[in-house]
Amino acid sequence: MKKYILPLLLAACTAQGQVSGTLPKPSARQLAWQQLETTAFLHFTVNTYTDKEWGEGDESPSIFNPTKLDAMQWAKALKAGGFKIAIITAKHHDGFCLWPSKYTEHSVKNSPYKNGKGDIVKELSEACKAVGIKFGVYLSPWDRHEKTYGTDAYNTYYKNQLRELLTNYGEIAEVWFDGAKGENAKNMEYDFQGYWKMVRELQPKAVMFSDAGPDVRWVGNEKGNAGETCWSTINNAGQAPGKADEHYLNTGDEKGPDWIPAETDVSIRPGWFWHEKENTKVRTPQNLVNLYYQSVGRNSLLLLNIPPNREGLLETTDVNAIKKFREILNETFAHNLVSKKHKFLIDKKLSSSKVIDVNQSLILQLEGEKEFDRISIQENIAEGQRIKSFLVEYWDGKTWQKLAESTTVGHKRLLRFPTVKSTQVRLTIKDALAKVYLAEFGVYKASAQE
Ligand code: FUL
Repeated sequence: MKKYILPLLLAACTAQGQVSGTLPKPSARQLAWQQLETTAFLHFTVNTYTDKEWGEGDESPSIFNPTKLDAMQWAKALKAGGFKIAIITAKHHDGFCLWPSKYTEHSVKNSPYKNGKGDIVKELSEACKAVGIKFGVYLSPWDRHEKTYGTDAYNTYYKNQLRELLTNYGEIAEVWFDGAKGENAKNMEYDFQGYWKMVRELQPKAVMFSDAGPDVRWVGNEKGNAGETCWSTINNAGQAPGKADEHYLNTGDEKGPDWIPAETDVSIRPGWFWHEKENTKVRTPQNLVNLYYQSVGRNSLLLLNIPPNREGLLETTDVNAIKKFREILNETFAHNLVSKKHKFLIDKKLSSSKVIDVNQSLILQLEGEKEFDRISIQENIAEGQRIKSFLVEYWDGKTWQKLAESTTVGHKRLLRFPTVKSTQVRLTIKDALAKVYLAEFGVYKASAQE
């Protein structure tokens, strides 16, 4: 083996945080969130019964009647799919509340569901706890039902509802402040600063999503595509709270200075809500795996929506698709072919890293001669995101052959390429903001089912 180690090989050392302190870095809550990788949305409201995507706000609560609702079925399915947070549309744009809010009559309390005694937010929060996943809420700022919308009184209404959600349902991992608003909607200046302050006070561990933070940003599309280049930093100077400079959403901005990583929200079906006609258009497990590579594999999170149907159940097709999705990923990433001697790079601990300089290369020995077609690279982002461009090659017995050349890495970068057979691969950092903290390096042979 040794004869292949070129002079360029870096004498890498174990990193304990001794370089550049000036780069933007994630907060503890952002760091913990990024490591969850796959999270889930559940879109459910009166739209499920009217076959719409955006409700009008004038729907009668009497149409909301999920006769077989089983939050444990949702939670178990999400757990089997490997999703770490379940985020429910507690209130979508139509204003109908899935919990019996004290501040409106437009809720489950006036629906046939459990004769008005139901509380779907509660049922799901308890089911998540029972199966061991986290819980999050989506509370739409745009409200087409509430009469005060368009006046400052609406901010009070919104905060009253937010407080109910933040105080009555245990720990909340993520709060979603959707930026959508119809063209003909009344003018309304949301008190985002006030909303965010309340979340920090009542649920300090929760991350908050809006188009641009404060913790998590939108990826800029709903197709499941993070940028090939994807920085966790953006420059949001001069933007109003909750608003984004759209130019940065998909790719971020290496110059920062704001650490606001991208979340990739996408639905398992064409729509966000369940529609019978879309029962035949559910993404396949392979399609979902592709989304994983395009989101998690590009330094983002995958937030996948799986909408309950009119009975209040997830469809078997959807449940099977997410289960299989996870089985395929587990199979692909079960066995890292990198030799055990690179212990800091295969220990699954992001805090133990190797420090690499720009233009230095690192040769990774494999466990022998192996066939592989996937590579996973991770930076220890606790130290910030640093890699600007890199090259990966494999040794073909005579010379180094290029496998992939690309830009950012961040929390995770996944590379796919046709199968090659080799004893070693070489990573070269072509450009970086500062010394690189390489946390993990994985070489894999994809599941035949991908
Ligand atoms: C959008 C909304 O308008 C959609 O209905 C959905 O909730 C999606 C996640 O966000 O802005």
